[in-house]
Amino acid sequence: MQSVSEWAALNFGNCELGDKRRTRRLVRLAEQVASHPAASLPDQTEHWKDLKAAYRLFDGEEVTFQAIARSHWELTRQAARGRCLVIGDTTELDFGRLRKIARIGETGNGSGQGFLLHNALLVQAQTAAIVGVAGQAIYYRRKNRTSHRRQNAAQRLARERESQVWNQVIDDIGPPAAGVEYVHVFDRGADSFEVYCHLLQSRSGWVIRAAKLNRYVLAGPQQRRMTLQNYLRQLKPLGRYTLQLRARPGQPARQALLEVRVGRVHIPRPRHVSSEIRRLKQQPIAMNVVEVVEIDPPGGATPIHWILFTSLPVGSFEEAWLVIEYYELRWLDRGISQGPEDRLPHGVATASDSGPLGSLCRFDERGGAAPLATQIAGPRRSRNPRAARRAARLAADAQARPSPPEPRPRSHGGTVLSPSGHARRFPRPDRRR
Ligand SMILES: [Mn+2]
Repeated sequence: MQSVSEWAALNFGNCELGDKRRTRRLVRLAEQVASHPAASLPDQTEHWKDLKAAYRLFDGEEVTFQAIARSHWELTRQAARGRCLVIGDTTELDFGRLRKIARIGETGNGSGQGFLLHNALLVQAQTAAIVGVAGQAIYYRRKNRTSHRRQNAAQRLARERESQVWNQVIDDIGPPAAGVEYVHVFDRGADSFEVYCHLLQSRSGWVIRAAKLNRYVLAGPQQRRMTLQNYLRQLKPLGRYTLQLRARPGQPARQALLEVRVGRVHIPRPRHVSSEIRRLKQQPIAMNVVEVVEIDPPGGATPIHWILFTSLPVGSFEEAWLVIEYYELRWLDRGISQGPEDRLPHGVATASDSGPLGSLCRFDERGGAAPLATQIAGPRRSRNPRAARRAARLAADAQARPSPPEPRPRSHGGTVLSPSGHARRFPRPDRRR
């Protein structure tokens, strides 16, 4: 087993920060942070001298996010063996709205400020063991975005878009080394032709949840163009299983009978694509579809309905099952994404079996069915689906549990910028003099 100092030296000892002393300080700081990951910076550094050195380090022109993290990303990719899942998702780092921070973006429904951090977590497919973070990107959401509403498709494609972080991180991770297979696992945010193009360019596979039922697909021997919704009626049932769903706010516990259906489609190039994608002259992209449908849901219950696009084979129930299981491993990524909506429901960490049975347990304990089902089956999404979903869930939670709400987890970044602890714990240097 690797010690914390070995880990810090391995991951940060080669960072190029313009001065050897900076790299040494970074390694020391990484060790301190990793020893107490949940603590604030003043608690992590313990001594005033170390805290001051940390802030001096952050101030360095060359000490950028990339410069610090890149070496870990590269080590992670080098450690990949066999089939690996690259679980990608974006999380918001919210610093509240009271602090004055230069050049920061907006978060949530526009009421907070911070930035979006896109993470790609590398996980061994067979064991679900975490290898590390394979790539990351930061995106600052522009304040005052109302002007975007008046843009047409071409204008939208020409400007910088939030959805491009998916492509950016896919490109950054690049194709796998010999003997390694990457399967990127993404939520609905990534279901776009551009993302599939970038995945093909990186010779990588995927499991991506379908975003829209009204998207066009080409299906059948004649490659007929139809909506995904219409195509789903033609899918071939592979098997059924029952799933014990725990009670959730507004819905009692129930046993759900689920049917797994599979099919194959081509996703055509949409009319409006960026110039970069147009130059690729990409033909329609072939992929498999896995659909999980609840049979005879009780009245009043939101039926389970998951639709996944994948490059993996789905010829048998076991193969289709593996695709569902890969998608469900997304919760691993949420350990590093700490937004309130990303928080793990209770019981997840305890289920450790792999294979279909273990996965059933995880489904069950996590109660992950509801968000999946409501997102796809819901009518039109609001302008800010994330915020609406969060508000709905918080409201439902508050109704179900009269107990005091959990405190909002403070992001680590917020702590760095707000060293409120040190004034209490350490005398200010100017007072000492
Ligand atoms: Mn997401």
